[in-house]
Amino acid sequence: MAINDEVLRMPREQLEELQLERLKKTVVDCYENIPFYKDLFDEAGFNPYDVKTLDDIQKAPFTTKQDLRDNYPFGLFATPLSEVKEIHMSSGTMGVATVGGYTQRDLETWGECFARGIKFANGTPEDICHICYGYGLFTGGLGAHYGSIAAGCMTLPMSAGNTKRQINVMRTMGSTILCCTPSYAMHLADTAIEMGIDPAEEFSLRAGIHGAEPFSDNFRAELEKKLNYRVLDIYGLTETMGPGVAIECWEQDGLHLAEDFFLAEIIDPETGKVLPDGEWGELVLTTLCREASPVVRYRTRDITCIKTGECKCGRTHKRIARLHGRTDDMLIIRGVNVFPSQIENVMETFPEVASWYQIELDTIGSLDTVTLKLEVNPDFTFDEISAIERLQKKISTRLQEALQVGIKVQLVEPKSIPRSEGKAKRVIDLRTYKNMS
Ligand code: DLL
Repeated sequence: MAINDEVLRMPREQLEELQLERLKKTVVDCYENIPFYKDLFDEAGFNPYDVKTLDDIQKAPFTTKQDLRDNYPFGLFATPLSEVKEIHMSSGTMGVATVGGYTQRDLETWGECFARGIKFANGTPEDICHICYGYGLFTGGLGAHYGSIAAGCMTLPMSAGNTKRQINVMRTMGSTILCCTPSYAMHLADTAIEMGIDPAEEFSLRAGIHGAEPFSDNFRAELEKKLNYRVLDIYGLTETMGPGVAIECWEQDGLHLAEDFFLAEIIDPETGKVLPDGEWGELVLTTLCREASPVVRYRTRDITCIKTGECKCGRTHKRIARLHGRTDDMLIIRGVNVFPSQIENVMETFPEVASWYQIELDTIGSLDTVTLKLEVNPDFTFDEISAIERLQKKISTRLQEALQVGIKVQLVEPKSIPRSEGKAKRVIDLRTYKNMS
């Protein structure tokens, strides 16, 4: 299948006409086919037949993750189950999982969205696309797979894990595009180095399409250096499709939204008010072509902004800024709001420490405590107690200055923080475990 780059260069007026036509159909389809939406719209006094402009979406009520959970498993499907060809699910570690259904056309749309990322990486049928996002109910593996097939690449459906085999295949087959989480890409690079392989020299990678979790600019720079390729950030979520809702082009200056398939708004998470382009807030998405599991004004909880100005690549689809956190990521430490990305920003100013960290939340008596476990770089002499203590103190002071909250820093040896094959687990909340037991 040819990748439709023309639609990405459509004049805005024409694109917005296309969006409006699709939006009208989506809200009516939801109203007519999903009892949940009929009740929701009626209660909010929103008439789906009255949508005349794109801004009219602002009259519609929001949908939340809880609504999806309450309707588990198939309550929000708009088509008969016989038309649903595939199911994916969010991991559900924080509660009941949410379910997405795909018709044959939904799968094709998904493939096209991910294939755009391959196109952004200048991918062609000459490329070998190495996929180590997990296959299964998680959307990463199969989303990348459909994208690679749609882009006409040779596809290596490796799935996650078995890192040494991944490295051997990558080296011997000459994989050129790597699709996995950024933390797993780093783990692959580090493991190769440990095996005596220089990935920058011995791999043939040109591009990495990495997402599913936040990663900083420094982390990206380190990956690009170790693997000698270019990293493009890809965003998506199970509730609206999976990977491919927004992807960075070669310019690495924000992620182009697939605006022909999704209508995006940024809202103030407190008031629900829509914010203008350029202002940071919560991303809200409405699917425009989803047949089986459409969503209207879904609150993603992801924090970003719509970038102003045009992208150098000339594509007209709007871009969102790289995501560094979610509204529900926010830690409240003794009354102070802290995002893990703020801790990361401080950490990155210390060359002695690596990118691997974990934030451990606990309580002693009634007091919340936070310990930041940080790996030192392999060239840091870990056995010199006084040097360790000095550095711990220095980082802790810098965190106190930046965040106005006391965080205990515990330096740990290289490789001691568990590596994940999928999304890295950065926050360990021992308070939850205590409450559960
Ligand atoms: O993580 C879909 C995906 C797979 C995206 C592979 C990219 C690549 P979920 O498991 O439902 O779906 O998790 C969705 O992950 O709401 C964000 O909070 C986070 N997330 C996804 N992509 C990014 C990214 C997949 N590029 C949730 N940067 C979303 C930061 C991301 N966070």
